[in-house]
Amino acid sequence: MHPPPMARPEVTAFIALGANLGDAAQALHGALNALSWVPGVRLVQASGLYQTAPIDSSGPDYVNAVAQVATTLTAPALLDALQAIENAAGRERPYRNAPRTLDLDLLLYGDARIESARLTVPHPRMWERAFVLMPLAEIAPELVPPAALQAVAGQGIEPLR
Ligand code: PH2
Ligand code: MG
Ligand code: MG
Repeated sequence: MHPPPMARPEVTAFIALGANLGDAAQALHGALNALSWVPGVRLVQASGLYQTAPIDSSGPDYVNAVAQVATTLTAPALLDALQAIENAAGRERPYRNAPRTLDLDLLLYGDARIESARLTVPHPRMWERAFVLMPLAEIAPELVPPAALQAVAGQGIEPLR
């Protein structure tokens, strides 16, 4: 007989959501729903949606948001789940920062620092981007010092509707 597998403790993770092709708001709602159904992922809260100007990217304005999850998945397994949801939303990758139907980026995984070929956590560019920091500050203000928000204050972003 095998002993039951050891339960992994839940880790708090933050995920950035973005889209700028098709019905981007619908894509983000669908992604939040899909996330909540991933075994080992519990959706804790999500920010509102924001309309944002493309940064180092082209095409229409983006819709962005940030979600907080509690997960028993490892970071690579969580990344697999995020990529499966992107692919199901028709994500294509013709070139770096191409317009996209759905982008799900792992921002923070507990207090882990990860540098692998697939994954860098904390997300290396998160502190340069208002489209990440404003929704993150909405749901986890303790993680975003005022000076960090000040540093991205010039970027185009407004709450959707
Ligand atoms: N994502 C990028 C590049 N530029 N700009 C905005 N406004 N929103 C994004 O989600 C975004 C971007 C690469 O993932
Ligand atoms: Mg991204
Ligand atoms: Mg991405």
